[in-house]
Amino acid sequence: MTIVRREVWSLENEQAWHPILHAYALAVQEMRARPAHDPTSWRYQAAVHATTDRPDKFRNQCQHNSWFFLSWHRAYLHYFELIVRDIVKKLPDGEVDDETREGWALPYWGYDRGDAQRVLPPSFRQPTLRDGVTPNPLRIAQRDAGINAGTTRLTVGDASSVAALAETVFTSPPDGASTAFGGAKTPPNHFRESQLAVPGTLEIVPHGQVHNRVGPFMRSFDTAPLDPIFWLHHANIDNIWTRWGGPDPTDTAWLDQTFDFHDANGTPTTSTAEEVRETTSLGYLYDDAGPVPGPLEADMSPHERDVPDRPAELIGETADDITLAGNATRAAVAVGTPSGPLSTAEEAAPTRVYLTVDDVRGPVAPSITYNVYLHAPDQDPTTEDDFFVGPINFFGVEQTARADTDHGGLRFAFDITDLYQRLRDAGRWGDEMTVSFLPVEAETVPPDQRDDIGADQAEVAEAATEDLASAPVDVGRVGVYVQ
Ligand SMILES: [Cu+2]
Repeated sequence: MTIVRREVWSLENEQAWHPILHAYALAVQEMRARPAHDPTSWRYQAAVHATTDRPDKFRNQCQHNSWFFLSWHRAYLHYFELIVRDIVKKLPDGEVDDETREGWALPYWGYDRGDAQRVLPPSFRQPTLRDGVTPNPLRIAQRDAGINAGTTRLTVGDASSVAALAETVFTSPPDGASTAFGGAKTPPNHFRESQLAVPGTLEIVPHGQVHNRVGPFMRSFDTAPLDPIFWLHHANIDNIWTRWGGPDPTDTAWLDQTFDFHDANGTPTTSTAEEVRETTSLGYLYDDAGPVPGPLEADMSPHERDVPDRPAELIGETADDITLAGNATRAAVAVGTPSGPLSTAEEAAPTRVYLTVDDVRGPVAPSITYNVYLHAPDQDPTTEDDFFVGPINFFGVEQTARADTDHGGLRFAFDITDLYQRLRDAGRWGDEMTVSFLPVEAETVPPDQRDDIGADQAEVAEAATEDLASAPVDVGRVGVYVQ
């Protein structure tokens, strides 16, 4: 039987406490009650992603900054879904109907589908279950206060899948610069074992942006899956992979990579990327929630240019560490001319140009993110979008800094070919460029669009969010590469 994963807001709009979400809440409650050593428990499932406590071949295994990001997380979600469905099947009559019992599927949070969908869904904000008494297992305090109250939401820039869907190749060489849909070609990569690995465009936005925006648990590798929305967020990332339509890797190194999990009975099981390549072989599909609108859509031209064979070459970089502490910050980038393969290539202009933000370190992830701009005129917000490079977020910054002290830190790469062309055409590309970072907070939901669900819940998170907002992080370098 093939089950159908449905968009969570379409469930919410059908009825409050839709049976699928009510059943999910009860299953989360059951998993939380299981002991941490039980592979089907809530705590064990989170440890599968990341933990410092007894890592083994099942625990502390999440794949990031790598072409295994999508395949590993697809398998992870699949086994989690089996565990939840097994619990749902055994829920008492009165709590669940037969249809939900047989066909329970993990919903996905389709935040890239419209303004309303960028709000955390009501079932994750309700203080109590539908009985009005039982505390709601889907609401946790470890989220940013506004997100948990429905008074703030993800920004368009957090939620958009347009840049990811515009990528034409799945993977890029581990050169620290070139971008792709699904991540750099690396060996299995948990944090930053592959020093020049960069996340795929999809892993940066919406993936990392949404992690950063939702709140403290979601911002850390060790705790993200303890937030019940984690699983719906990753189901949307998985859904975007199915919508991408580009060719997946055919390399045996990708297809044959094995991942270890447990099934609903707690029995060890092994999957390969090849086995998870089609969702139908795992027994699920996504509903057709229709086309994805987005104000960015019209502005994006697909990157249809080929990726040249020659390696990307670093031609520009900043001199010193840049500290981001909540304010707009600018730094000079000294740019030279290529001396490598491009200098002797027939065509004078690079086929692709990349900007990288490297070695981003900090003891804790700030709740704000930053948008990166190249050579934007000073303090002129009206033209900023013309110079937009991309967003950076801090999901996992604690763990990456901890993992390796020499080259710890997050690394981001953005394709800036179009921006480079525009700056050149305008006569503004030169040997002294400026990079700027502007802080971005969650978007305030207009009062007339609020539903007030959970808004009256005073929580400690509010004060904590304020403190964290501008927690300083250091950027080791900004680089400019041509290819
Ligand atoms: Cu994630």
